[in-house]
Amino acid sequence: SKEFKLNHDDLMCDLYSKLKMVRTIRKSDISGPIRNVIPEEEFFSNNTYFNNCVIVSSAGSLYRSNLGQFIDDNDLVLRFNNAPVVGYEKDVGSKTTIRILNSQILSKPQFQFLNSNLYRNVSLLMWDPSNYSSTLQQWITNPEYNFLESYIKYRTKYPKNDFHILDPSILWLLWDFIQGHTSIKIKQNPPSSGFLGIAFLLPYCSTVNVVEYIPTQRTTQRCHYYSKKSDPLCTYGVWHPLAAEKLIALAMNRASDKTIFYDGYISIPGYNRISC
Ligand code: NCC
Repeated sequence: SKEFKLNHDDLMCDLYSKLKMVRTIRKSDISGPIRNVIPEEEFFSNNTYFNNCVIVSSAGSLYRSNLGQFIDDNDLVLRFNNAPVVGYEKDVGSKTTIRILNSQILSKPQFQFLNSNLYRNVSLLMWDPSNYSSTLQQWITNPEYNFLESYIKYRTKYPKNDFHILDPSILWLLWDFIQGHTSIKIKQNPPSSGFLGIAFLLPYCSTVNVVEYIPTQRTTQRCHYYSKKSDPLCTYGVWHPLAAEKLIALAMNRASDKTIFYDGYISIPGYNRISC
């Protein structure tokens, strides 16, 4: 039989050795007005643990997938950006525990970040790309999208709502991991919110399921389940190294081909279930 360069456990253990948990910004990391509104607590308090977690990609192939019940049966449900739930429950479920947002959601008026119900009463984690070698302070004074004003306003208006900011060096750590396991040179842009979600949940879940992230039998040109826009690059990547990160996620999966390509999800064992 063919020898693979790295087996499933080695791959998982390599990620674990590089990144035990995804780090978020702490007050002591930065100065300026934002410092006062950074939450005191870590994203997950000590001993927080979930059995089955699910990451709901926003892929067009979720449309008419009937995966809603499967999604809601998980103990934690992670969604992205402005992906809606209302009106799409049959396909995407109705529960939301966490939303990962890119900084465009906070900085572009079209998303109505401070007023939309999508961003209330769920835990939030936002990321914004830094340059590969910039320090935290350099990045926060000149982020890719100006999210600071919205972040401060939101934290002041809803101080009880959990809302953390990713330490952007994590994006490059994940990028190094993906490039390190890819035999061709990939674009030097951070992985998508989808791959970040996987790395974020692995320490806290026994199983991380990811729906319609690896293209399935339902895949069409449709970009998102919630819009008719057609663009295959949403699935295979243009700015993010999507194709490369998806191959790595597929290598981390333990579900059968039927589950992946017909049922529509991969299952990755959490760090508590691998022995390194
Ligand atoms: O589209 P987006 O991603 O919000 O999707 C969230 C995650 O779902 C997975 N996905 C999505 C569509 C698809 N056909 N296949 C998929 O696998 C990906 O893992 C993706 O990360 C992002 O990653 O934050 C992204 O955000 C959008 C956009 O900013 C937001 O939707 C807000 O409108 C980006 N698009 C643009 O900037 C034009 C996208 O590149 C990445």
